[in-house]
Amino acid sequence: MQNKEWFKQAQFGMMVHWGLYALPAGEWKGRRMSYIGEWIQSRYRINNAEYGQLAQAFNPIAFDAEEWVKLVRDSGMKYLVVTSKHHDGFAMYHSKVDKFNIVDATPFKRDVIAELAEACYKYGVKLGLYYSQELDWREPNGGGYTAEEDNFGMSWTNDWDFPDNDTKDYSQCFENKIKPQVEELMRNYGDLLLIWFDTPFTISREQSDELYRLVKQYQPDCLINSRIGNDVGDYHSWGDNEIPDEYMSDGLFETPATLNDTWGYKSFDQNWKSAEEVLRLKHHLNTRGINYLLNVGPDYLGRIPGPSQDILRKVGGAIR
Ligand code: JFZ
Repeated sequence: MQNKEWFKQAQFGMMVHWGLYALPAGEWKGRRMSYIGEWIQSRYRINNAEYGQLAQAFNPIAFDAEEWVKLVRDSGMKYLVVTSKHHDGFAMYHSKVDKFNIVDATPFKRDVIAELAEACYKYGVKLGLYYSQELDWREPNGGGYTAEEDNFGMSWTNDWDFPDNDTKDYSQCFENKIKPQVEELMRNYGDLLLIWFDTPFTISREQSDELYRLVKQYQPDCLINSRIGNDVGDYHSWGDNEIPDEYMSDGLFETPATLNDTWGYKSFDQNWKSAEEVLRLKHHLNTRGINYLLNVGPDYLGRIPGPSQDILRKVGGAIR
């Protein structure tokens, strides 16, 4: 079966936001952020030298790819989408393009994307990778500098290390980091169900098209979400936590959603949805032709929070 048909009937997937931001867990120098945890670097305008030190402390010895994938299955989910690189620019896989990655920059030295790809294959779960193609706070020419939308007062682009937005040129970042890293993801982790791009602002139509072709060159069947930008892509990602009332007949759709109020782990966010609420949302979306991509945020040791596991197992028990 082609990924398109498979995706249409999949209905339920797990999203994982995991990266260096799991260490501060929403808290920086005695301040607690109210916004989503993976945005902590922008929220507190933490410079790259200081943020980068988190890598030296990242040693998630409780990480077990098979445990995560078994939870996907126990929850009645069919696919897994995990952050291979979020806006902070840190690769959760072994990249030859940039040393700022989990193998070269941490004491952990394990390629967690490779381990998850193996576990997914073993348990019959399909794998997708989130990759931030536009925002990259590590890069002097990372995108987002043309964005006009307010973002709870936070900057989209890294204007704390690199304040001169007028001289930024996203094409430098696109050519030297984004394209070669996406190529690595397409070549090194087996067959992917999808690649999940995000927050397009500065990326041009030509660049979205080029990225689309790059993915398909290596993996013709890999689906691409609409957040690649400029109306390119194979399926529509609704807004975060968006629950539309329309009934979708043609096309492929997905809503990414949180289980509490953050994507990346925050120790003090305990505002969990109940299993009943998750089942209600799932039913609402699925009956309208929309897949439900429900997020967990593992902690700094690689553990999926207990409350998330409890809710998801309850959900899984109810839909089988
Ligand atoms: C984005 C990311 O910034 C966030 O960290 C998370 O990965 C989520 C799934 O996707 O969130 C967004 C996306 C779009 C907007 C704001 C936040 N927007 O258009 O205002």
